[in-house]
Amino acid sequence: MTERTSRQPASKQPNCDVVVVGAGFAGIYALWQARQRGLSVRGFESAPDVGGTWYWNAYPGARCDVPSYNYAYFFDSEIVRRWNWSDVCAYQGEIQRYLRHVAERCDVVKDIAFDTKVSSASYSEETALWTISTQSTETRPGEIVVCRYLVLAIGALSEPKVPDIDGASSFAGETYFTSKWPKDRAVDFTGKRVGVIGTGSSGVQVVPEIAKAARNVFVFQRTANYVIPTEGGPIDGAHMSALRQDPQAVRQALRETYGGNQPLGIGQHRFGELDAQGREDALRKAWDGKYPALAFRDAHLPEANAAISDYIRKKMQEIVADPRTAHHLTPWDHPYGGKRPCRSDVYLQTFNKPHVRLIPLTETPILEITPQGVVTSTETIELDVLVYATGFDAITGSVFAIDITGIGGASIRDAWRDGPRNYLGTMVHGFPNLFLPSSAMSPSVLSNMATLAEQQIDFILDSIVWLEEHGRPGLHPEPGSQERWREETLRYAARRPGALTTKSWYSGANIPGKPRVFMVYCGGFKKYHDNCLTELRDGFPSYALERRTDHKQEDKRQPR
Ligand code: NA7
Repeated sequence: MTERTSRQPASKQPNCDVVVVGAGFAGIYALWQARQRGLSVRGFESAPDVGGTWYWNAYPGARCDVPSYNYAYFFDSEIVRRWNWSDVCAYQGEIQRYLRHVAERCDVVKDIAFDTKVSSASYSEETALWTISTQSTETRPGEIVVCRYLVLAIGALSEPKVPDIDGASSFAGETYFTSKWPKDRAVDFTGKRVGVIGTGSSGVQVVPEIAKAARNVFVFQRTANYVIPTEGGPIDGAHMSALRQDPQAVRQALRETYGGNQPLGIGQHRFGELDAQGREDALRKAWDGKYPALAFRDAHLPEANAAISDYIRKKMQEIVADPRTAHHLTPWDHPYGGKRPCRSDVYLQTFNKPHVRLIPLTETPILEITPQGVVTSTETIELDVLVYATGFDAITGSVFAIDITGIGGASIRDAWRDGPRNYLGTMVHGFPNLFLPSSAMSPSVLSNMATLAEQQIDFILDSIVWLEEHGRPGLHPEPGSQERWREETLRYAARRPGALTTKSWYSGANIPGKPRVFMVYCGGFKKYHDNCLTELRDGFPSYALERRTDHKQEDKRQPR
């Protein structure tokens, strides 16, 4: 633990206590929580409405891949009791309506400046304040806001990957991105020749919808993904009634699980305890239960994971009629979980339709895009519409999109040049009072992001209240704490089959030139939560505390 001294000139006063950037799950809750704690707030959101990633990813078929009754807020039992999900896995429009409903109920909409992009954030050691600048537009000048605490609830998947294919801008037909789908009109694919580039979750969800109307669909696949069934369908009324009886108990129970999702009671046995028939039965039960990765209690072991991967490959091939297409749609090159698995009950089936064709880019790579369409190594495919489902500059992209400078004017882009470094996935050394929910080295995309949003915002606001109560102007982690956390994150990643060997956006491999670092904490939600609680309970022993000259305070914390 170190102490730094900051002077506090009376001239520079903050405009508010907390600025929250982003109005998705984390941002909405952060605004509400901050106001509950008696803090003044301002919110900024680049979209015209709340929703975050659920605002932008409005492509047909976009839906949640964990049960919506878990992928939801629990802080307010009345929300749980009143909101009726129409499907176990709700679609984008319903999730966005839900977030709007919560934002209105919490009365935070009035706090948010919409259509407003934050362009920079700089910390002053003199004042221990953050200065936020928003981008000016044709109709509105940029704004400058000074605050004490900055919460960047900007999401892990919000900075779309820029197309890196020669000639992409020359295409003469209609072009769409799943990550920025038009909101003002329905895109009409009727009778059109449509190309879809990318077969991650977005591609897998959008292709069957496009195929309903298009004349031809060409699916350009670079890497085959595991595709498992969804949990979608009608909600079990008895389950919902039980959940509504005690939402706070469910909230607590979710935090006790590995992924912030519900315990399912499958995977009772270890792989080594079962004979061949027992393994087959366990795999079938887990597949039928829609969680094939939970077939065994020790599913993370390489031999168990290999059995799970083989089982899913077999099931996928059973669905696709044409053996060559089935072969190409099967992920042979990485173990299950190495990349984010996709969920769909209709994607693989879509390739049995005569007007849908898979173009495996491993065999016939794209050479360029021309005004007419896509040129591969063997043919020119003429298109009327091109849909990019090419993903995101995940986790760090949204952070780098803002020019963030901390102590001594140091830029976060420099601090993270070799990959992100932080402590407990939320705070960065040298950037006091900057909080980054859903960011690197947290359970983020390997957990239920709604559960995580509530947990992290609770931790962040508890930290802020602690600072207020102890009269401390600032907090940021010690460099050693960051290193420890990074090592722990990588140690857990090494145990996860394929995590360190598969090319995935989890480790930045989808963006040319991005440092290859596994960016998700996979020690489990409960362990993560326990770490946060320990810091709070012990008075932040892994952090450096800023100290005011005008306060004669003693640090009563015990050194580590
Ligand atoms: P993903 O999962 O990153 O998928 C992007 C897809 O686009 C993936 O199949 C990529 O192939 C492919 N891609 C990217 N660039 C190219 C180029 N240049 N040529 C061909 N193919 C390309 O993004 P999604 O939007 O589907 O899903 C993101 C998350 O959102 C998802 O996991 C859910 O959590 C919600 P690659 O695999 O890199 O070879």
